[in-house]
Amino acid sequence: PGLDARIVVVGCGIAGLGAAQRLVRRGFRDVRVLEATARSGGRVHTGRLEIGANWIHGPSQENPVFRLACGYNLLDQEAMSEENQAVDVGGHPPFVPSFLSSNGRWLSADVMAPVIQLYTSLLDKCQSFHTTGGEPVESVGEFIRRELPKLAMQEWQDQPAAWDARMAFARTLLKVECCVCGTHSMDHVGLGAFGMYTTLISLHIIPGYEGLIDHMMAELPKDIVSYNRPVKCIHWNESGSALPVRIECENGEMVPADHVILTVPLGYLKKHQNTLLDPPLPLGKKHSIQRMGFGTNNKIFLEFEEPFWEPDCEIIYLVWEDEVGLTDVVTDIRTSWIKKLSGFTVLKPTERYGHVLCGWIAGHESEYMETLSEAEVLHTVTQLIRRFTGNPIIAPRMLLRSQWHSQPYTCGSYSYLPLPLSGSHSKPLQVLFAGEATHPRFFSTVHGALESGWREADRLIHHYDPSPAPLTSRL
Ligand code: 6YU
Repeated sequence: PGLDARIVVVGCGIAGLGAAQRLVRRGFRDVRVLEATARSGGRVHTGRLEIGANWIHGPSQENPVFRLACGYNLLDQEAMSEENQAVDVGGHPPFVPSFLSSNGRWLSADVMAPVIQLYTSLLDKCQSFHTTGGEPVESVGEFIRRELPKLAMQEWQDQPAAWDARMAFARTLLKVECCVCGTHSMDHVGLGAFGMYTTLISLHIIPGYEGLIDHMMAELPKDIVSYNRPVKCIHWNESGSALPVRIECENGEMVPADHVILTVPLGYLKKHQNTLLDPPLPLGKKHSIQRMGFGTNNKIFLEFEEPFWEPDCEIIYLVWEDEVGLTDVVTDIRTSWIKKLSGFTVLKPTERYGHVLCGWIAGHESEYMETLSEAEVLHTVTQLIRRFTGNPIIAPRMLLRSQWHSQPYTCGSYSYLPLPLSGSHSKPLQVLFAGEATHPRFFSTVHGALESGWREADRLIHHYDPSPAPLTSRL
């Protein structure tokens, strides 16, 4: 059929949009996007605040999201400056930190800074296992729990008084890492796989991330996207019908196609893979999907009348001084979920946002938090702030939280790799997989999702015009 091939894209997040945009630009005339919800953007969602993605990881020409955002004039001068593009932050924001203790006091940055140094050096080591060969069976969590106290004994032996607070802070850093990786525990992230994620230099906030989506939508033909159109089942390898794929929607509509590009989140795919595809995927591919990790990281925004932090502070770490050891055993999630809240980033500039903190919480505790009412979350968070600041009357005046795990078409936040993946699988061109989780190096990011959509569009373009070579996929 060439440029008349019928192509259906399932999902209108950045991966789906990227694929559709690429195909339309190459002249494909019959492209349709089916989106389950009432909006485009998926995990890029700007409400009053950014509910989903907020950073460009790697604002430089290497990053396609940066290139698009520049093209659409979404970035300020600072983001586009060469200095900003050259800051190597190892994927973690260059935050000015403060440290609040569960004993109601600020901890000294001089005392806590060596923990960050030591911890960062261990994380760098974790990254290197991927390239040094072999397949260590240990997890990142186990490695850090074993190595950190050993190194700390050597380096901090002359300051025994700081030991407990420092170890408590190391535990906080593991909770932060759970947020970065989108996992319940760093024990679920394999050492050999950790370095597969490729960090691009620097980090920058796009004000109004959804602007990117709006601009991409504006470039697509009108009515190409059908909203509120959840796909129930993709019947492929159909014989006896004119087209090999039939897409069955929840509302009963049947959409015939030559190809379908499936961009649903990995969490959704894990949950529905037995019914979403008919015939089901080959066993090897099903196993790969089950083995890939997909977890929850949520934001809890709090607005205050007045800041209780210093003007230059960019992140407030919460240090539970009563927690000893680096293990993360939850006794009773109903009473202790709040202990997983690793800290707050300070939204800047204040003139734009007011005095707003963004709390970060990952894992099962984060999923439990989603089940509570907003009033219950507000109550618990207020108690926490009072305890940590030592101020018995302080209270946030607004709370807003994300609930990514309970979104039926997302089922979590983003992917991580728990185990080294087995080899590639044959891929009939009827069903193609895109989405952040399918990117071999940039999974869990917006640019990874975008590139994955482009990759699958290129695969079809190549199919009909074999001159440009397609990229490789992780699924
Ligand atoms: C980034 C960042 N960021 C914070 C939070 C979240 C994420 N990410 P989509 O889900 O967008 O689209 C799929 C569509 O499919 C969707 O619209 C569905 O409704 C639809 N659908 C589903 N089922 C369907 C059906 N049956 N029928 C029809 N339609 C259906 N990324 O670059 N910067 O700051 C953050 C952050 C709270 C939740 C993020 C960030 C991740 C991105 O948001 C995400 O990857 C992409 O938007 C996904 O796009 P998509 O199109 O694939 O899916 C080990 C190690 C790991 C190291 N990792 C370090 C990286 C750190 C990442 N950190 C992120 C942090 C933040 C703050």
